[in-house]
Amino acid sequence: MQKKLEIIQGDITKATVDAIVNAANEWMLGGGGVDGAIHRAAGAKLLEACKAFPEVRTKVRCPTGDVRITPAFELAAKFVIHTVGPIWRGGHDDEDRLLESCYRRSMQLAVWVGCRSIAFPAISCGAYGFPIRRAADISVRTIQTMLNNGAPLDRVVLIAFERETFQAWQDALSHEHNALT
Ligand code: AR6
Repeated sequence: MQKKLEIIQGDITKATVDAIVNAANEWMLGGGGVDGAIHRAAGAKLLEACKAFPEVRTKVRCPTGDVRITPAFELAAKFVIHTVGPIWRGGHDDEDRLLESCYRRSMQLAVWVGCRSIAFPAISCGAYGFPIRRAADISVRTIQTMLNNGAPLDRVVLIAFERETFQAWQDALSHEHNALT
């Protein structure tokens, strides 16, 4: 089970997996960070596909903690799963639960459309300010729980853009492993 979860350092737009996850915003019209990189690499059709989702409230196509899926167009992946992480507000605004929901629903949606592999960035850990070590623990625990419960995925890849993120995920994975042995 442990082998299915990989941690690597790199650029998620280059990932050769069935689905990559985008750390989007609720409006889903692109932005900076990994969102900007994914839109640039996937090409203009990605924005058109995002615009096709109806607004569930003013300027909200995807509520925080939820997911939407589009083709990946010019990327090597087949799909982009767009999720919206919580903005860090000190930890008293349901941020942990919402971040967990992003990872869980992204995996569920990937499985639903037949993906066998998925890659995640560190959702909420850039512009949205979520503390990286806390986010790393939540993401590793959520993914491992789903894999342990039989989610039919061959590979889940956590892609760290920075060294600090890579280290936080490595540490979270070894804590999780130690807790189970
Ligand atoms: N590959 C992998 N990870 C990356 C890449 C990349 N190419 N580029 C950046 N990261 P952020 P958020 C890392 O800010 O905090 C956007 O403007 C980055 O170093 O992209 O969820 C959206 O439109 C960090 O560790 O996402 C929203 O408005 C992580 O990805 C808002 O930012 C997430 O950083 C979302 O903020």
